[in-house]
Amino acid sequence: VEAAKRAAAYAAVDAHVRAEDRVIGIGSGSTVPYVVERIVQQGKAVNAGRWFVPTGFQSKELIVHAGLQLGDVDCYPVIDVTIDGADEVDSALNAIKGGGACHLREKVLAEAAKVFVVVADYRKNGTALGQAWTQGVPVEVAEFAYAKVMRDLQRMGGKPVLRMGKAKAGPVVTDNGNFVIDAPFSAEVMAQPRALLQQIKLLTGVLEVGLFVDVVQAAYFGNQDGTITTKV
Ligand code: DER
Repeated sequence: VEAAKRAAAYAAVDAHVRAEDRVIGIGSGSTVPYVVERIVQQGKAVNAGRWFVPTGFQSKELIVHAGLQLGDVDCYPVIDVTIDGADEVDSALNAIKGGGACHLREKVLAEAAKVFVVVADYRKNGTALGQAWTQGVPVEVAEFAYAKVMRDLQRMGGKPVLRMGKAKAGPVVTDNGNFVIDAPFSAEVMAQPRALLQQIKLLTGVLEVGLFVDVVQAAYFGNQDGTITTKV
């Protein structure tokens, strides 16, 4: 799987990170380290003139440890290209993101970018959302509102679960200080990601929803045989 992630990341960087691109958004998860690895390989000279905007703490550490220049989204609100991972991508380039609980800042940088590309291994390459990624739609919610939003999601037919820490007692807390609820829905509901996104986003207390609709411009998947599948 790691080789597939690396192949997808390299293909995406080679195709979308041009010498003239100066502000680059770096996403979160276990695939984006290979994105940074490939960008570093483009050389110190070209990278000396670039700024790298992170989608969270992990992404910031990745940028800093790679010796790349950290830029913040306040100074660089217009991003040339953002490359990020994904939990699942359907045939229409809709994506579930938020497996790493970073989807609020990820969506900010995705929408701020002229080009937004996702990279993943073959497990994420789907036809309809919710088939490969069965944990549900990640929903970032204010702590104060989480119980109310859980009930709202149940009334919508979801089966919401508050995301609990593994090496931490209590719920996962995002880089923004909020909770995450994972809400699986029926295949029928997941087949309409735009409608579901709009309905969840309007619930009071919801900060962001891990459904990326009409924002992914290209997706690169590394396959088990070493080939790449691209969706545009
Ligand atoms: O949270 C996210 O959307 C991340 O991009 C992440 O879930 C991607 O997963 P990966 O670790 O398989 O790259």
